[in-house]
Amino acid sequence: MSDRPNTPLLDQIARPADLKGLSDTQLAQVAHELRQETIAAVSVTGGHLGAGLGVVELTTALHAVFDTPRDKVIWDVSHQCYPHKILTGRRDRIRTLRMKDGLSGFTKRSESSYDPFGAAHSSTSISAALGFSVARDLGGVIPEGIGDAIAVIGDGSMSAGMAFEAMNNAGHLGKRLIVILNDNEMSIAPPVGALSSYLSRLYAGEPFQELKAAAKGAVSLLPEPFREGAKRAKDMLKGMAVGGTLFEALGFSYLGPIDGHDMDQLLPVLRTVKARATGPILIHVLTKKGKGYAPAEAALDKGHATAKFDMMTGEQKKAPSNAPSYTSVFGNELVKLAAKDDKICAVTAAMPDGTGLNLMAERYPSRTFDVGIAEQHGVTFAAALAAGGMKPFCAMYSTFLQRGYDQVVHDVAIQRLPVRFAIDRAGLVGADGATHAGSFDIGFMANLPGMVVMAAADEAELAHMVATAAAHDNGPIAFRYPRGEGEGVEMPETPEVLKIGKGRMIQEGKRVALLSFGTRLGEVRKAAEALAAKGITPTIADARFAKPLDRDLILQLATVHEALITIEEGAVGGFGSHVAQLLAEAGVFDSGLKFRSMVLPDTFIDQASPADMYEAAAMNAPQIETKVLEVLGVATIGEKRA
Ligand SMILES: Cc1ncc(C[n+]2csc(CCOP(=O)(O)OP(=O)(O)O)c2C)c(N)n1
Repeated sequence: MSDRPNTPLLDQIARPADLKGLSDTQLAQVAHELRQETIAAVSVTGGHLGAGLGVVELTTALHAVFDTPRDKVIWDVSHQCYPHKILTGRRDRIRTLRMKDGLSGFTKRSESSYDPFGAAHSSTSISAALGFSVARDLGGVIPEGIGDAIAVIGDGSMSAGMAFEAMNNAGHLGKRLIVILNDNEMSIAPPVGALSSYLSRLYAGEPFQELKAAAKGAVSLLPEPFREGAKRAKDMLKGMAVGGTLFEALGFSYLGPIDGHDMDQLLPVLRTVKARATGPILIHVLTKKGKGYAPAEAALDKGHATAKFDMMTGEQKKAPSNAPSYTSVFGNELVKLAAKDDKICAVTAAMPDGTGLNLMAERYPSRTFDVGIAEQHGVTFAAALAAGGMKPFCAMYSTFLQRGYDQVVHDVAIQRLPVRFAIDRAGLVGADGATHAGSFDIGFMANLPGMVVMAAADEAELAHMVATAAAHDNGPIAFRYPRGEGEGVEMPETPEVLKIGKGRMIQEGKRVALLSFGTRLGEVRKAAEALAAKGITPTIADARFAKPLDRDLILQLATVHEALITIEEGAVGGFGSHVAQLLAEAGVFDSGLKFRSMVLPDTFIDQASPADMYEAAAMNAPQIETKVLEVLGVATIGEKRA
């Protein structure tokens, strides 16, 4: 396999319209070539491989049958959209996926009219497709026009509440709407829950595969070719589950299950649905995640997300790490605490490996809960675990915790329940871009009465914070830490329980104080070294807490320095705003303190390496240095001289 596979037919497809003249056999060939091109591209970019490989036939068939971009194909999560990007005019940039200035790894409205709706968080596609259907019927006008709306949603994503809320509404409205359930029996980890078992039963056993059931219901939707007696169609009819499915109870016609890798099933079914559907219809398509690339098929996560890799062997090219990841530090510390305290338990929403809770699940399976892609439920479930006398750690990525925010407010904070929020992937995350950035949690957690909010400056601090959270029983507490590996600091043998609301001094200096919250501390130290060469020795402090603030420390810093600068890996409205509020109320500004707050800019930053993203955010060491020089008036003098 070369990095540029031989793809004679795919080479002729500049846009989906070019698929229209092809025979079914040729379309199958396009799908084959599309798979090779997807593998080749991801081998040089890294990214989501398995999901895309599972849908190359479906992608080809959808674009061949429907008229995109007039018809709206809406990919749920949209991590499976690489083949779609290749077919929709972006093949020339496919080897820039997830890179700075390159293609996004997800669908993005600003990138292409073939991406009618952006995504990256799961389970939004049915709501979005329904919105397009209704906009169409109400006469909404957009440049490409609005035809059919087709949501493609995985079995993992179908387990989330939003998907059901949308189906419930769609079934009620009765508009023509197509939902394709892409069932590969995988989420990132194996899917969990009753829905997953239900879907398996839909095609594995009684009563759904019984032909007699095909007599009613969606039979009216069955394609002419089926009735005309094509043998294959007849076989399909035998496998067709009709009547009595959950989806039909929700008001959808149900068609399937069909083999999503067989173009001879996909094409006629999609053509028929296009020709005849009147109301909402769900097509149940069975696929294999990682299909057609042996290393992905063999991987535990079916190649869900991969680094760059060697195409021959599938071996991933990962940079050697010098320090443990924050995620693994969290996972290990939690397991240690759980060994001593049988009330400690843990909740993840479909991310056992990503949050490090796989370690807890291995040791204490009965105290570890993967609730599926269901952050809202996960938070409320954790709240009641706490109400029931347990010590739940609710481990979620900052970006996904957003989905459970009302539950954080209403079920946890108002009831002052001691849920421990372990907020992973805080700050900018790199290749996944703006949709995955953990920018807002400081703001949305620290504004809640009674919530304790900590950020770890390094991996040893994280260990202390896990211990602190475990010991904190009289209300909710959150600690945030970034993606990636730690600073390489020595780990404490026995982590300390920190005093709530107390920061720590790192270095005593003069004129300017740098007050850091979280892992920008490393950059602050670097900036301080550079400043030392210029004769400026800043004071450095690590706030540790955004809520409650260390008033004494902050007011002391404000009193003995000419300038105070806060820095955090979060959006405006977080730690710096709380400090500003404190200083304002304490009257510190009345006597002329120079105050600056370094926060993420008020934009959504596109994907790049985390370092590049922080460069774009002007939050790396050189920019901290510049900020100090500016506030002290030193830069201005330098500029004037120059
Ligand atoms: C709200 C939310 N929570 C968690 C995730 C992380 N996540 C990305 S893909 C994925 C699994 C999706 O499974 P499925 O829908 O079955 O698609 P597949 O990858 O199997 O094609 C998860 C949990 C997410 N994108 N959005």
